[in-house]
Amino acid sequence: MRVILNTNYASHNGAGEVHHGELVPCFENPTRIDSILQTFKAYGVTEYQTPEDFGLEPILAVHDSDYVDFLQHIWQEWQAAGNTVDLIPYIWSASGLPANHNHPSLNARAGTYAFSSDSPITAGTWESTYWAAQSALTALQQVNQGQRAAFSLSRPPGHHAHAGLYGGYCYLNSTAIAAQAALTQGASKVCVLDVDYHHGNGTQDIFYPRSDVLTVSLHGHPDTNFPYFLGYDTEIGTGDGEGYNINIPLPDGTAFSTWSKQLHDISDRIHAFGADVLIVALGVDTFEGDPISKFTFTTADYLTMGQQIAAFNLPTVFIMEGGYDVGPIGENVYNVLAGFELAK
Ligand code: Q9C
Ligand code: ZN
Repeated sequence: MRVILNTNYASHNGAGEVHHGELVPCFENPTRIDSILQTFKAYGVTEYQTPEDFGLEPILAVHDSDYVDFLQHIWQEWQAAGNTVDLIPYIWSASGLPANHNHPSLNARAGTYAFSSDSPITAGTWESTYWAAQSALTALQQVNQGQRAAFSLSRPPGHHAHAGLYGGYCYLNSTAIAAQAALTQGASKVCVLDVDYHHGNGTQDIFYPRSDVLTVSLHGHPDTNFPYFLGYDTEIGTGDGEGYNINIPLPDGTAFSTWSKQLHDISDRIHAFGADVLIVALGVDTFEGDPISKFTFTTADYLTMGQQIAAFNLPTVFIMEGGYDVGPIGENVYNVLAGFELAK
């Protein structure tokens, strides 16, 4: 399988986040990809494609232009104002405070575009997230050119980012950008299958009123898991999009067998939708050792997951999302891709 590597994966490098009231190093950090590269090398994967630059247009087909402008320029402004450390919002315009996307205070502006405090803006955030999106678009290009599948190996992840909001370690939504680009480039229907531990709230929200993208997410139940406010199974889409969003929230402690059965139970609906392309938001934070998640998948389970995804029998773009147990992350990701290829 072609693997596209976001060569700017390490530029975004946050110093820390608050976890259960304690300041800890960012879970989402460059060592995740370092580790995957090391493991892939041991498995004989040594060839990586460099992302092509498709520019801002496919990004602006998904995200608000003021938001993209904010992401692109905020660090320079933050730095020009004399700051040397990461920008982490601490005041939000939610809950009735008046939103102001042009607020003169950068703290207030960040708190207008962010929905959570876990996603620092750093010197290289724009570079990393821009090239993560381009990497996803390059993986799509490979599939459009006839590859059965391609994998975008990148960070930061994207599936929590809305059209105009960042959070959950996500800035630009590469998965949504690739899904929209597939349509722009001629597909009539796209299915996004989000297997990350967390609900893909950004992707859901972006395509919520639309019937040309079927968004499916299996995830930790929002009663007890990030992003808490979205991810319930009552969220089915709106207007034309009604019936084109499927949420499968699962309790803490869920094992792969249950997850797999749940995916099997809705596979008829995915087949009936008739997608031209499948985009997989590939997080492996469902792993039993993940430090921020509560499912119990084993490394071997990911082979089965890959086989199950292959059974949809669609051209498939895999896009790296979460996964924070840095030691085994590469094996888990490799197994999904290997399972997929074995099944062909
Ligand atoms: N320390 C992805 O897996 N949790 N994002 C913050 C506070 C946010 C995970 C908890 C989890 C987001 C792409
Ligand atoms: Zn996740």
